[in-house]
Amino acid sequence: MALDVAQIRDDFPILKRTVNGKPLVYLDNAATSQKPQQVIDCIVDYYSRYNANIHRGVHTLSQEATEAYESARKKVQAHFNIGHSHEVILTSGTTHGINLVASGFTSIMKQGDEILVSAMEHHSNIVPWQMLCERTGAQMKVIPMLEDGTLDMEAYQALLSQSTKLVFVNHISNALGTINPIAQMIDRAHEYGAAVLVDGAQACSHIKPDLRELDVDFYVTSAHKLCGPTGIGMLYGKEEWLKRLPPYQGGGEMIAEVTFEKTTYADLPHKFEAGTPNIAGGIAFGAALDYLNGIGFEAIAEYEAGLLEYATEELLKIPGLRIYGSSSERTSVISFNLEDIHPYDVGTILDKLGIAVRTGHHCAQPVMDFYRIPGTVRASFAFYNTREEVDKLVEGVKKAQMMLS
Ligand code: C6P
Repeated sequence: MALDVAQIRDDFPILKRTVNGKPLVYLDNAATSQKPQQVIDCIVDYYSRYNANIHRGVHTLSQEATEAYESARKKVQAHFNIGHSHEVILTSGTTHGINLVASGFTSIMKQGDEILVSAMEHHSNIVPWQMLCERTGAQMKVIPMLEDGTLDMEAYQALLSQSTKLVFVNHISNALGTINPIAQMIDRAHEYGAAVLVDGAQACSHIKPDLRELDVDFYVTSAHKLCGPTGIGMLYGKEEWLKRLPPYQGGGEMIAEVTFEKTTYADLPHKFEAGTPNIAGGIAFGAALDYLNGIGFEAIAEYEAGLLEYATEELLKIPGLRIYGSSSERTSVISFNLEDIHPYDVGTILDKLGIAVRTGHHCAQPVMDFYRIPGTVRASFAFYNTREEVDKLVEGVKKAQMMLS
């Protein structure tokens, strides 16, 4: 089914604005997506009609807010095909989810245990595990990547052993757009009894993962990448893992009973949800999923694939332009450089033309080190971008090249 992009764009008020006197061309969707009016309205509605704390009050407002928040959790559960709603932990985002799991593994890991990290991870999926290794004496090994921006699956197989306790990998690389073969990676890790955490921060705006089918142990994502607000996301964990991990933070709502002698903890998911959560954010996360499902992920994927192909073809016509990452399994991200020109300078000129891209290492420094570059210009697409916007990007890059060479 073809997307009616003109109608979709009408849902996004920000796409009507100008930047530096030019119509905004927003191609920084991998950093965060824009928000449709439906999600904005949902936040306004919560604060204007039923703002109250949840799980705490007998009064009507609190009950309405609790119902809306818990109904959002159920939407997340249904969207990702998760067995139980208590396996959905609402976090502040991907970074929070990974830190929660890494912290929980402190009591499980021991000297001599190994954890495998892919070479193309975001810092969020590296640093918390390094901290875990420092705390426990476990050792981190890197699954190398190949020149085309794919993971070296033979090396992965060779790294797996009985000592491997955990594997963590992103579903889609934020720096290259590579879609990693996570189903295969999960199966192989499970043969060795290792658990797998998949970082879905970049994936969930483009594809709809079926977590039950994947049989993944942990999956994390951020709502702000999928048309929802910032400060909210989800951690999926298999029930047996979530029961085994200790609470991450102590505080209100995560307890069963507190005395000065001993505290007992609440059942899942509340054991991992200390303190007043981002209530409006949680409810709007649900609204964002409704919005995206209303459009349909198959239609989104098909449209975005066409946009990526067109943008790749057109950009590669520019002499001296190099794109990093050429996997056939790629989506919505083009990371590139112009010969001898610093990405920051290209980004600055594009901004003058109203075109928003990200420049730099994209919080994935090891990927930049692999290609021996300081960073790239990254154009990242969403289903509300158009071919005309791709044309503007290409013209802008040509202009930057002319001005900077
Ligand atoms: N990447 C980017 O411009 P948070 O900040 O917790 O919502 O997401 C962190 C994160 C983790 N993993 C991947 C693969 C990511 O892409 C991100 C966020 C943004 O690429 C902002 S740094």
